[in-house]
Amino acid sequence: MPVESARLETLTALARKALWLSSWTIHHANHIRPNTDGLKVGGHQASSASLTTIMSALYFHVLKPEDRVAVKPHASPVFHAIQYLFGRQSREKLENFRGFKGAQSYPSRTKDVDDVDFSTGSVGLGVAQTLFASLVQDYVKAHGWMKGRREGRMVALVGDAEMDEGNIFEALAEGWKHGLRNTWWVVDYNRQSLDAVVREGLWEKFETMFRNFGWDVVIVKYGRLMREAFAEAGGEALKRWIDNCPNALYAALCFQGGAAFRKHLHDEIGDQGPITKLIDKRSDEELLALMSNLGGHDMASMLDAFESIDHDRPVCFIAYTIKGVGLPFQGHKDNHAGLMTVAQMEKYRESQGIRPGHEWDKYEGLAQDAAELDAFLARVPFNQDGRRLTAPVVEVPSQLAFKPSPQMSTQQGFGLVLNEIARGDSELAQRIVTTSPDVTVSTNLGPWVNRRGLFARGEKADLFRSEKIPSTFNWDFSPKGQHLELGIAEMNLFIMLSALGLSHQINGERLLPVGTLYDPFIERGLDALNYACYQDARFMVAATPSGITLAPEGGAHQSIATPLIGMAQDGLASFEPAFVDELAVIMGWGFEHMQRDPGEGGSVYLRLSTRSIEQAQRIMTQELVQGITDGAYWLRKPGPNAELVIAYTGAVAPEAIEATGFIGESRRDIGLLAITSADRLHAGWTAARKLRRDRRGVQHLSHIEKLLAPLPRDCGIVTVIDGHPATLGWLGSVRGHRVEALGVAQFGQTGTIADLYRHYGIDANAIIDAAESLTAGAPIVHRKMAV
Ligand SMILES: Cc1ncc(C[n+]2csc(CCOP(=O)(O)OP(=O)(O)O)c2C)c(N)n1
Ligand SMILES: [Mg+2]
Repeated sequence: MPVESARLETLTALARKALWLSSWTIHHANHIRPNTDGLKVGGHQASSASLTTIMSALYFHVLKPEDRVAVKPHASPVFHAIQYLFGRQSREKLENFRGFKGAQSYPSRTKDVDDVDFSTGSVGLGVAQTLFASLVQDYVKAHGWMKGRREGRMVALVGDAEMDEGNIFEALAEGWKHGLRNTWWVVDYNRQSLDAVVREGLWEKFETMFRNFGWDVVIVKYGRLMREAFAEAGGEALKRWIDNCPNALYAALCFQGGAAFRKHLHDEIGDQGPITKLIDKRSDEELLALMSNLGGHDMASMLDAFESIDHDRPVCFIAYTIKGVGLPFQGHKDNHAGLMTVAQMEKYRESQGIRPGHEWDKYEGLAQDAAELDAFLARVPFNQDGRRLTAPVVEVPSQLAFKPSPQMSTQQGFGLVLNEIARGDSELAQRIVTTSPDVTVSTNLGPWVNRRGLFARGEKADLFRSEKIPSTFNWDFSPKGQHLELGIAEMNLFIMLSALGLSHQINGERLLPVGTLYDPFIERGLDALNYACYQDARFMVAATPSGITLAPEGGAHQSIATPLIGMAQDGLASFEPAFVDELAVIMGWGFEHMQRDPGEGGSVYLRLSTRSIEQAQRIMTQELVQGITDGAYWLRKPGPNAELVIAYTGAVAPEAIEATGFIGESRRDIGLLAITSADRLHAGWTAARKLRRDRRGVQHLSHIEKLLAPLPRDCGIVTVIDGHPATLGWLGSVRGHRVEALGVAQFGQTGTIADLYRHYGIDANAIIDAAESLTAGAPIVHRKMAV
């Protein structure tokens, strides 16, 4: 049903106001109270203008409270302006746009105060996030957790050049496999990117692709003025001209204005008859208004397009727009960072009927009655409280069990712990959801999937099972399944984890997502991992196998830098246990950490290995649990006159233990420090120093400071890890001890573990050599002969 005309007028007025406010926000941050060290606020004004009508149609009319939106990063000013009109963004923060504690340059769930559903910034990721969020909503629904809540549409406002990002295509394929629903992508088809005009004909390719993947495609090309003109005599020729006009020329003419359009139209289709008349009965200004009245700038056309959707199939709207529409640099190919001059802004202000000093007044210059606009905005469906939901904490048993064997790898242990959880029917077991990019079996998730099943909206039996063909795995798909199968794309894994890990806030139902992948391929999905952490999604990622310990697989599969990624990635607590009992403690801690409040909790990264090593036989005391989760504990306490400490992480534990045995015969009081999390240790140390600096007199010591405190000043430390040596090299700075940091800094290769540990210098001999170089005294005689 068409929207009644008064409402249409109000919506159009609000869109005009949103454009003004977004422009004024940028102008203010540049000219009135510059807050960015002279760095001009670019990349916003033109991009925002492009989407203003579309976003106004959505936010002020179409969207329902249950819908969730990812806004094109550079449309943040118009997003904040709309939120300001809703009363959810403050003038103070707008005045301080891009400044410290001001409204964020790109919409941020965690840093903005207004109602951001999904953060954006790195183009392409927010788009895919909506797709996965919809799959997660389906998951929640199929598990019977909607509890009467209505299904939301997951909406992405997409820049046309954003479509170049490969992760969008990866997501499209995944969405198709899972029967994607309730997803709307609205493409701001302004045919401009940052540097360039978008390649001619590209969109026809995309359109076919969307349709191939089962999407509806709705093209909104012409606005009302255009459609009316097409109905006039000569209108058809005008339409043909518009349809055939190259992107670059159309953009250039929009920039040049009505006179330039007139000249081109006359030269190319002028007929001294109806067409010429159609053109000439309009002033330059009217002609420009007509020619820039593309669908994406016409409220009625956008509303019609959105309201015409009466199904839950995914829809891609391609809305024709002009970058910078309505502003002096509209259509100019360099306008991405375009700013208006003070004089241009003055002119724009006057044209909007805004008095000096009243620039922030919500309704200044609008014909509508203020009280009515207040009432209108208060009634807007999307502008209701309670859109961000919460969910209670799922209880985690104090100790996670597993079936031990004397020799095990941490990867195996990971499978065993999950298998044990899967056997029961605890709340924890119900809320865990696993996912993996085609490495489910090879990362030991198989037993979990056997017990909990694969997720699909419809039932599908495992054919091998129904045909009675023996297989280790029986993988039925059902709506109750708890494993989401993904194709190989690691980007998809992390965006899926990002979507699953926000379920408590998006769906009001907590999920405890666990993803697995091979450790080196973290780097393939790194931006998506960073994105997930940035918006405070909560998940556990088990990355396995890792390092050169993966010996025969060779250098292409052996990770080196990932421990440093684990340390440097905010929002991600990283662990690399050596023994399975440590891993069980860390996983229990992790499931709790994933549920802590913002600012306290976060996600968890487990760097695991396939190397089977002799397990420590011991009682898990409270002290040990504390050490493991804080990041380190003494496997062998140093004596009072310790000359040397060996500090190791992960799969090289046997080498560290062996070397300790040899060295212990000729060096006094040697200590062996098991480091389960260089990340947590380092973070604790950094935080403690900051606290002491900030509050003089505070005595707080971090865990690593306490551990190293008893060591004599001249004690040496040898660190060893199957990963970059910088991971542990900092230990010497804690109390000024000398350090030899062993690790892997060059690409790996094929070989046996012994070959590679020897070659890269992380075997027992290398540890002994390093120990010798750090300590005085006789050569270490019990040195193991190289094999
Ligand atoms: C991953 C990533 N690469 C590069 C950028 C820098 N960047 C921001 S916007 C943009 C061009 C966007 O063009 P388009 O999507 O068409 O949006 P428009 O400005 O035309 O609305 C680029 C290259 C980014 N934000 N993220
Ligand atoms: Mg563009």
